[in-house]
Parts: sequence; structure tokens; C-alpha cells
Amino acid sequence: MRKIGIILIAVMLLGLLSGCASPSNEGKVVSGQGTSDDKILIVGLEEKEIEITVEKLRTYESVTREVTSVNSSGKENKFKATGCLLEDVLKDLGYSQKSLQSIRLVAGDGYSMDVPKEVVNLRDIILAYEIDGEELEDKSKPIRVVIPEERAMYWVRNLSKIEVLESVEQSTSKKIIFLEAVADLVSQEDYIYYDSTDKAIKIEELASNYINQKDSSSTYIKAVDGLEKNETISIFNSGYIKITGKDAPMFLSPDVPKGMYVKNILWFSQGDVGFFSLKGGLELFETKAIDDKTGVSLLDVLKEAKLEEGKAYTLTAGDGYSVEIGAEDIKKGIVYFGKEGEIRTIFEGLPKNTNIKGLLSIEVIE
Ligand SMILES: Nc1nc2c(c(=O)[nH]1)N[C@H]1C(S)=C(S)[C@@H](COP(=O)(O)O)O[C@H]1N2
Ligand SMILES: [Mo]
Repeated sequence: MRKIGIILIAVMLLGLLSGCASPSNEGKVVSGQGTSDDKILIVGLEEKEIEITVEKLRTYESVTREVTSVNSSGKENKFKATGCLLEDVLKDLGYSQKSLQSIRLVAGDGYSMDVPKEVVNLRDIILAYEIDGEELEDKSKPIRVVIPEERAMYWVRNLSKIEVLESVEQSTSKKIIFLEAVADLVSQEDYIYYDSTDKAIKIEELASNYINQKDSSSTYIKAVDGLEKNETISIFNSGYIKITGKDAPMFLSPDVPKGMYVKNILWFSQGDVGFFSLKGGLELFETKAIDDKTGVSLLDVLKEAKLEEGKAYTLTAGDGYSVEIGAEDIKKGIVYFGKEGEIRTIFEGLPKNTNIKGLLSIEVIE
């Protein structure tokens, strides 16, 4: 009997310690006003992180906007968002959106999104605590960000943290590596994407072989449809570039929410290296023909990577063959896919040694 008593006491103590002894929900507010532990953090503004409760956010002037979220497939979703303006919160702390470089919105579910300076400086950023006059659904609590007039990828649900960043890396590349060419030089894995099995390359392998890691603090990504974004190195490099099948080249990863995937990449860069998709270039740029070859103008590719100011360029093939081409001559060239999918160049009026087979990279000579 004594033994049982001791066990009973032990079980009750355990229950108390783990906080589940009380069956009632005493002390917790469960109305639409949000619980008292609903809060977000603002970091990077001051040395210490700033904690703001939803209760506090409700004390700022509330705004209600009729908004339409548009996702990456073009699907529209209309609703009314009510919340306070980030600008009012910042003003209260002695800052303003207009003087910030960029911010990163971090969610509790692993989603995160960098909002570039142009958006931060220009747009109203609503910290919404009500949608259509109702309390937020669980997956959006405690706050849903809404930036009217911007894509829904910025409209982070389940907001936990706003990081104020030093600056957005728009990337100053010195070198372009063609994605389709480098994909053949690293290992390829099968990647199951919906009902097809495609090929993908590990970004970590690209990074360790082709990027000077010290130079990079963020990844810049641009898609064929004009989407531009930054992604943290640690998130990006833990993922894959799918190089075949639907929406390729595409950034994806089994470890990040699908909304962070980027379809139809034109190019991405880290440090001083930009990885450029010729497939993407052919979709976006006007094509140009020389003899019976059709491709994209090298100048368009260089301009996209902001490399058009170089004095000369070194073009290097996968087998190590290279030629140097001056700024005037580079304008006469196109880059195109050969019959076996290899990347080639041809220049109007230049000798045949500039016809590169299996082009891998272009490096600027300053
Ligand atoms: N926390 C969190 N917020 C998120 C996402 C997510 O996966 N997690 N997806 C984003 C993306 S990619 C889109 S398109 C929109 C979708 O918003 P909607 O469901 O209101 O249309 O939410 C954004 N906010
Ligand atoms: Mo999305």
C-alpha cells in the first residue's frame, strides 16, 4: 500500500512539473483578442531584440484594406485585412521604413521571406491580426503580414520575427557560369516532383566547387517572369536546383515550405559568381540568328548580370579551352544550344577560334 502511495505522489508531482496538472485553461485568454503570449520579435534594429505583443499592436491606429493576394500560379484570393502599420510601430521606436535597407520576415512554420529595400521603402506593410473581420486562422496566428500591391509570397503568415537587414545583396558578379553546362560537371540525383522523376543538382556541391564562400552573405535569385528575391545562404545551399522537367530550372528542397520554391530561374548569384540559365535566357530575351544558329545575344546576358562594363571577357569551355574577347567584339556574339545540348558561341565576323563548343563560363576582365 505504501508503495502505491509513493507512486501516486510521484505521478502527481510529475504532472505538476510538466504543467499539465490543471485541466482548466486558467489564466489564458482564449477569445479573439489573442492570448497574452502572442508576440513577435524585431531584431537587428537595436542591440537587444524587441518583443512586441499582439495586444500592443492593437493599440496602434488600425487600418482595414480590401486586398487581393496573388500566388506564383496566378491564383487570386480576395479578403479584408485589418491590422496596424509596421511604419507606426517603427516610428514609435524611433525609426522609419524609409530608412531601412531590407527586412526578413520569419514565420514559425519555417517559411521566411526577404523583402527588398524598394518594397520596404515604398509600400505599406500591414501587420494583420484580423482577416474579413474574424480572428486569424491558426496557421496565420499571431500575425499575418499583408503588403497590398506586392505578391503574396511576401504575405507571411504565422509571423514570429522581423529581422532588419543591413542591405540587400543585388550581387556584383565577376563571373557567369552557365547552369546547363555546370550541371553536367556535378552529380545529378533523381528528384520526385509531383508525378514525374526529374534530375536535380545539390546546391551545396555547386557552392563548394564554384563559389568563394567568404564573399557571400545572401543569394540573389531572378526568375524568367521578373521575380527577384534574396534567400539566405543556409536555406538556399541546403536545397536543390531541378534541371529537367516542368518549371526547370527550379529551386526546391524537401526541407522548406513550397512557397519558397522558385520556378523558371533566369539566374542566381552568390558572392561574385552568377549562375545563368540559357534556357531561361532563350525564354526571356529576344533571340538573334547568326548564320543558321539562333541564340541570345551575349550582351543581353552580360547586361542582365550587370557585367556589360568590362574591358574584355574570358570565355572558358568545360574542357579548359578559353578565348579572350574585347568589349567591342562581345556585342557581335550569341550563345546557343548545340545539337547535343552543349552551349556554344558564334560571333559575327570573328575567326572560328571564337566558336566555343561546351561554353562553361564568362569572366570579366576589368
Ligand atoms: N508562414 C507562411 N506564410 C506564407 C507561406 C507559407 O508557406 N508559410 N506561403 C506564402 C506564399 S508562397 C503565398 S503565395 C501566400 C499564399 O497566401 P493565400 O493563401 O492567402 O493566397 O502566403 C505566403 N505566406
Ligand atoms: Mo506562393
